[in-house]
Amino acid sequence: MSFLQNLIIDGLVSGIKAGMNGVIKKALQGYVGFANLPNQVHRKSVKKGFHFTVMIVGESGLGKSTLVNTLFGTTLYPKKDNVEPTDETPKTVEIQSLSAEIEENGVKLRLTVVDTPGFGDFVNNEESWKPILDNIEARFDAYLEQENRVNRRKMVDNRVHACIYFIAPTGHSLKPLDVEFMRRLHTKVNLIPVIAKSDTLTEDEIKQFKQRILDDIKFHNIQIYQAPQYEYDDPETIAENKEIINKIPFAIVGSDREVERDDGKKVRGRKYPWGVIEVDNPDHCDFVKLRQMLIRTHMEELKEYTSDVLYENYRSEKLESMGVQQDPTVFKEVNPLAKMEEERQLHEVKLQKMENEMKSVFQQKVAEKESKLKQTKKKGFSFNK
Ligand SMILES: Nc1nc2c(ncn2[C@@H]2O[C@H](COP(=O)(O)OP(=O)(O)O)[C@@H](O)[C@H]2O)c(=O)[nH]1
Ligand SMILES: [Mg+2]
Repeated sequence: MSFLQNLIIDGLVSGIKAGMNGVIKKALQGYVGFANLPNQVHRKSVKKGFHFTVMIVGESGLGKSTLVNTLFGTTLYPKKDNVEPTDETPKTVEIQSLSAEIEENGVKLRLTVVDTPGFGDFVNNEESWKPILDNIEARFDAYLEQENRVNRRKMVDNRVHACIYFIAPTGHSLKPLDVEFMRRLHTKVNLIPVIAKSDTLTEDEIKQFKQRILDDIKFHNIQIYQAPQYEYDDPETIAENKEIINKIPFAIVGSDREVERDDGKKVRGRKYPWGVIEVDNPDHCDFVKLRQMLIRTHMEELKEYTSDVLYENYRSEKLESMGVQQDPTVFKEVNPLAKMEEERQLHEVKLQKMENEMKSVFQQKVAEKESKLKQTKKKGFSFNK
């Protein structure tokens, strides 16, 4: 190819690139494939702002309210001593919903925490799970109702994306109340069991207790939240995920107060005659891992599983019970991985099409230029670069 032809081609290519608003340029130069999809999902959420709803359940005094404050570094709840004691003891489980907007590095997170004071507080706790189940289902219903509206553009997702269940630090095994709650709720919500006040147990006791809890959960066929592993993730992410998953049930210590360590440094933690337990030190408890899972590594997955599996199942059961026959080709259960793969393939087809179009435009332009060149030569003009 002559120097002149090269020049023309160069000019054409940059012209086409510029004309395409950089879209093609990016697509052709960078690898756009499966590995990028989770990031793209994430980016969408960053733009819209995150909205995440966590429910916390467990007997009174296990540190639920304290954990919420610890988790989000803000005092969502007024301190206990500021609250006027009332004579009225609630006769049922209360459901309290609190919201806060947290901003970190320009990313907004609207966090809603649903507390359930009163759970397990009664002489007869047989139906303690019922108001909680009702609340979760009412949120599904509210979503379903929005889906059926004509204008679906402003959907509000108030579904519960994760349920942190507090297990008392007895060191024995699950109580009947725990088993009953988890059995009733595991098909409706992502269950994340945690060991409350784990600073009251020794390291060995925690290890054994965790194993017993997991054995119990297995024995009762309870499905706790299973974080998916993407084999295309980078090794670091896979290792980090594994480490988090291996800590479940997380051994939690909560504190909304700062205490002074021996070296004078102030840390969030609890002080004992024998030392300080630091909330934010992963060697002291699993609080950091729980927070990482909820806010950093698994928020999207928890939301997706809630929407694609838990909610979908609820919806189809509900419609069926109402006598609505579903067309399985339309309402098939969505497998998030299959969905992503499908999206990826569609994306590749689109890219291929754009590339082909570009090629043909390019070839056409080259042919035009070549024929013009020939004509110019024929006419005997000389070409000064
Ligand atoms: N030892 C210990 N005490 C805690 C922990 N978290 C909370 N507490 C204390 O337990 C009491 C009850 O806590 P609270 O958060 O009100 O429990 P809730 O009833 O489940 O909301 C308070 O005195 C807290 O200071 C913890 O991780 N370890
Ligand atoms: Mg409380």
